[in-house]
Amino acid sequence: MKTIFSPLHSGHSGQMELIAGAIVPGFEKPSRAEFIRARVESERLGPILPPEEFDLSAAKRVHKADYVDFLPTVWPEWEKSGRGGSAIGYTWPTRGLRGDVRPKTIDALLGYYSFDAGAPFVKGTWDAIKSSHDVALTAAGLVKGGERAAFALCRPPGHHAGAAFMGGYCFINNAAVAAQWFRDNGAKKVAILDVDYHHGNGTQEIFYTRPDVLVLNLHGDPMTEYPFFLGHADERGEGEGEGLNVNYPMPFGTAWAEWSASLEDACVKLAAYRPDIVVVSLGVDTFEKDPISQFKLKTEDYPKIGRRIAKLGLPTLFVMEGGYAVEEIGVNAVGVLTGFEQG
Ligand code: SP5
Ligand code: ZN
Repeated sequence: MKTIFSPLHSGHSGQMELIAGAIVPGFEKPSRAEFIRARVESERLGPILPPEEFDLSAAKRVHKADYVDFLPTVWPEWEKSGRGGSAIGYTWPTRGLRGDVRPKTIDALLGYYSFDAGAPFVKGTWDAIKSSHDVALTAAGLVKGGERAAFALCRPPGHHAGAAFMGGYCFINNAAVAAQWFRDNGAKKVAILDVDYHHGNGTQEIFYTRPDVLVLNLHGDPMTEYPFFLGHADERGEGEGEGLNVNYPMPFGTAWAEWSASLEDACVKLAAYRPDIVVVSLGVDTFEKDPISQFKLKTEDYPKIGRRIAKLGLPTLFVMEGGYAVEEIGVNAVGVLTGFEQG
């Protein structure tokens, strides 16, 4: 299959992150995408192509327009106020505060448009966000054009980004934008299968009341794992979307036997929905050696994920999400894709 990749991701570099009480270099770093790209090459998965440029109209179909328009202003505003480092908010409108009044300064706006401090901006961040969005839509175009599958090697990732907020290394929800783009370009129904270790809270929020997009999420139980405040099994969609959001929270230590049982159930539900397209939010932070995660999948398990998805027999867009065991994420992510191609 073809891979879409942009070198502009690398300008989103040198971010800081607060983990366990310490400011540390960000785990979501450029070498992640480079290891994956290198593995796509060495495994001869197929050609690696640059993205085409898209305007932001598709993004504004799933995100609030004011949020999307805010993103390119962040770094210029941050610099104007004399700061360096990483632009991160530090005050969020949680329960009991006014989330309905848009404030005016950059610090306030960063809080207003975030749910955590996990989506820092540096100078090259907007160009990376935009390129990641273009990568997803370009790969979506290949699938719409008749390819069985395509790989959007997105960085930064997207699935924590909601209609009007960033967080968890995510800014624009690439998988959600692609799913909506498929809907707007002829697909009647789309299914999103999110296998990242963390719950895709942004994707769930965006499609929660929608009958035309099924969202299935396999992840660490939010009672004990980030993002903590969404991703429980009783969140089943609302209104016309009732029953079309399915969560599989799993405990720390989950290995292939239990994880694959959730995948199997999700694939059965997915097939019953009869979508025209599958969008896979492909995180490989389920890996046993991932530095910030607690599942126990092994390298040999990733091709099995791809084979199971291939058995659905549907046009499939793979969108890269998380995975932080830098040495191995290329092997594991491309393992899913080669497993798919053999399946
Ligand atoms: C796209 C994606 O995978 N985003 C993940 C964001 C996770 N941010 C919170 C990280 C908290 C890690 N705590 C781990 C403790 C390690 N000892
Ligand atoms: Zn993740």
